Amino acid sequence: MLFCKIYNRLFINLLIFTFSILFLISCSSKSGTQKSSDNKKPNVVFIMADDHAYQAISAYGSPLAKLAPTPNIDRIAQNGMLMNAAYCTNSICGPSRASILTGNYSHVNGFFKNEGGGDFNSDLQTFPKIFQKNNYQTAIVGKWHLGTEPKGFDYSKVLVNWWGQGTYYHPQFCINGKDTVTEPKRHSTKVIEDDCIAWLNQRDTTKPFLLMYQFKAPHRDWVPDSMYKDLFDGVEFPEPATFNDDYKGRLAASENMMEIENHLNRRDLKQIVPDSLSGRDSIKWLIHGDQGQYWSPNDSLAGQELKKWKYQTYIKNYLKCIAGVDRAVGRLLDYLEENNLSENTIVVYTSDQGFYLGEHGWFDKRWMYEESFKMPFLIQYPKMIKPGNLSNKFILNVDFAPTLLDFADLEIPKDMQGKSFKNMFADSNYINHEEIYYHYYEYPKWHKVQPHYGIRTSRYKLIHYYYSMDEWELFDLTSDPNEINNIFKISDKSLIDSLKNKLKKLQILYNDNQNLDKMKSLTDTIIKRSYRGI
Ligand code: SGN
Ligand code: CA
Repeated sequence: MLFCKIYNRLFINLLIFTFSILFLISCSSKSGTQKSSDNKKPNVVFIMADDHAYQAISAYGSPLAKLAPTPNIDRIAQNGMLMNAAYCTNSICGPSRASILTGNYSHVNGFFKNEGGGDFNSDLQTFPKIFQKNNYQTAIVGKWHLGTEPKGFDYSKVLVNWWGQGTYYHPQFCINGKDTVTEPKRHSTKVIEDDCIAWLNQRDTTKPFLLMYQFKAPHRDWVPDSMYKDLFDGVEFPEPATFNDDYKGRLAASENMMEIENHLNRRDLKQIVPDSLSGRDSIKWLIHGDQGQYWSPNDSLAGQELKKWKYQTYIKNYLKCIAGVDRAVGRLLDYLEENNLSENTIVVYTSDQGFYLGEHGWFDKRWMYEESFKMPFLIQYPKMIKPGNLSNKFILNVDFAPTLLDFADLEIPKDMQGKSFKNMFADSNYINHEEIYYHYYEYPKWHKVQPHYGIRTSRYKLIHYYYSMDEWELFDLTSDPNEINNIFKISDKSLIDSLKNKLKKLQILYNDNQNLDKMKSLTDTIIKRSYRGI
């Protein structure tokens, strides 16, 4: 009996001991997993469209986007933050991309222009190179448009035809700087989408990754996937408030060649070449309109009605291109969720610059006016960014590189001019820039936009057009958010002096305090771009 009691006690003690040990083991293995996942480097998916205006993203709340919502791109803001004051430093494709990669302004990385701007110096330090050196798997798929072969990527598949712009159908891609392939069937957005998912599927899952997922869409000449042929049938998109801008008091703007009414060509608006024309003649027929030549699709359409028709045709094709991008973004987000990657992956959605969707009567970009200066920027990273956030604080495209390096806990090189905005996610009062500096160089091709530099503060914007004119513009963005009334000539001298002073300080800070002749020579220097299409 006594033996039994002792035996029972021993048995119970043994059980308690065994369970305690098992409990401790399970706790320690749990905290072990926790620790290792805390220490795990984040993955980065950097999604960039080409010429995607923030006005065409429903999360930004514009009237257009209500009729053409972007539910998947919006998901990124719902899961993280919508940055409502992201700006580029030179509103044009290659230069903005070069600034994003290097974290430096155009005058520092040497890539000022697309047209006659030569190739990007591939020896420069870029953030993908730093990720790659630090054990990240790196890939870029889609639009590159910098001439030279992409460096810093384990895998690259970039568009090379149409002078590096790529085409929507039959796009040509160069793979790893070697093989050039032509896609026979799929729309470029679909090819890029499928390729990114394929790359994610074959990656080494023991390593973190950086994927640059870069669409051609919705760049000119706005050819949507045929699956969206009927989207927006019967829809009439509202014209923006400045659709009939007369450019009064803004000499540079009055000389532009990017008006919906006067500079969209037949190809842009999907006119069918007459059977009697072929070869060069058909191309000539299609680009008719570029230089301001008058054309109409039929004899009865003229004047304001013609302008309205051009706008509806343009905007519908543009937004159909975006429908494809939105679908591709949704597939990527689903992939991350299904593969348990969302929590530890930073997803960014942006565009190389903004774009005009009829504001000031325009298409295209380049100006320091809001629609082309401001970029969409949405970011999710559940580990560090609370869902459903909004920021109205300035960030610049040169800040993207240092911020992503900062998130990955990699050292930010001292010679990057951009500043990490990681602190903004923890502290909503954190200010990365009190005011921001801009400089654009390409002239006259395309669209005849005078080279200019300027400063934007939270209230004012001061711009100097210096190339073949000496004109200043000043806008009070509080009373004139559409930038119609140039108040430079009627403003107090003290206001102008204080803004010019701040502008000079930024030029000194960024080492762009050169004389105007030197600036003009950058516009005049023509260097050919290499081209690898077949
Ligand atoms: C092409 C377009 C222009 C556009 C530039 C730059 N013309 O040349 O309208 O401004 O690209 O765009 S097109 O008839 O060839 O489409 S960028 O995005 O590369 O900067
Ligand atoms: Ca672009």
